[in-house]
Amino acid sequence: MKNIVSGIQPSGKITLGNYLGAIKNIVNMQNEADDDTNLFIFIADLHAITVYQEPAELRKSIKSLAAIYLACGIDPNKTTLFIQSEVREHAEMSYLLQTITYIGELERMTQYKDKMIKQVQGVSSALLTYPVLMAGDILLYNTDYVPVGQDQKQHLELARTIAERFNNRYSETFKVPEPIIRKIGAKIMSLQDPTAKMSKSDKLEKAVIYLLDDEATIRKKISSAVTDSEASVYYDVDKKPGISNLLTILSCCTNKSIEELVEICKDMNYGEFKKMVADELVNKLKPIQERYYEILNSKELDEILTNGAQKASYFANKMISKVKRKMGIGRK
Ligand code: ATP
Ligand code: LTN
Repeated sequence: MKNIVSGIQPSGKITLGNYLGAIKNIVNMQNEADDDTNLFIFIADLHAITVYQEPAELRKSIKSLAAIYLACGIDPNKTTLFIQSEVREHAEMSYLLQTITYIGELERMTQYKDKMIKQVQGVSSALLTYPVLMAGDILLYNTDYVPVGQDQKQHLELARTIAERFNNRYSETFKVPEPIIRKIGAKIMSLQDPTAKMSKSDKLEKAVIYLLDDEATIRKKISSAVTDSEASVYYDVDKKPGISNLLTILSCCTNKSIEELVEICKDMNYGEFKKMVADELVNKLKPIQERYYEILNSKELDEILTNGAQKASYFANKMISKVKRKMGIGRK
């Protein structure tokens, strides 16, 4: 039996980076999975509140992310889709694993360091322990594979360390999970600063393509994307980060390789090239957006999430009981 686990935080509007780096990967794995594979995909609302979220907005984002997962191709008959906070074992497992995680390990995490400097109201202790919650999410389901974008690699390494440490200190309990990171699309860059990651929490709206952006907005954002003054289309991340990022987006939308696309686009001027990127992106996102609006207000969505939480709880509860027993807490 193989288990696959992944989550996304409902901490804002879902971006093209989230889709190409994570969701597309998850959907592909789901569609290729055999009967012996279990997929657990969740909305990481406990992770989102490690920085302040306006409650009414958060509630909306949770439902919206659930509908986005389904619109992108998550099939509830094949995948257990649920909201993290509705499976209590996630918070419980996080505490148990904190007992074997060192503060120094958490202080070294680059995402913590990046997010910490942006805090105006003080840094919550949950922002520091965030990777332990994530390790818990993964280890609860005896996970083999974790499809994520490049930025989560360090958190995955820590989850592996925690699993190995637990196995050594108590006895063999967890599988040691492996990240699955796509070669192309694992790090989509900001359209305004192509040396920085495209991120949900970017304050500059035109730097980010949101999955639900309308056609006119997508075209405007692509046409104002930062490039360079060379006027020649080829792939070189160091010399041409903007054009390379657009080539990556084009490759992910068309399923053509970068080499093939460079051959097709090499004589285009930047205006023509950007138009092609925008056309393909609109083609890719339109059907997803149509499905999204159908699903969002359907009764089915609630049923899927209720069933998902029930099924996930069953597995999570078994693992928590085992972990507590091994640690010697409780009565048996
Ligand atoms: P935030 O800005 O709130 O930290 P985020 O946009 O980084 O959010 P997450 O919820 O942290 O999004 O990430 C969800 C998934 O999307 C993760 O697997 C992450 O690796 C992936 N991901 C996020 N941004 C990108 C990106 N620019 N390119 C590729 N994958 C990405
Ligand atoms: N921290 C991740 C989201 C996340 C996750 C997980 C991903 C929370 N728990 C478990 C994979 C497996 C992020 O992308 N920011």
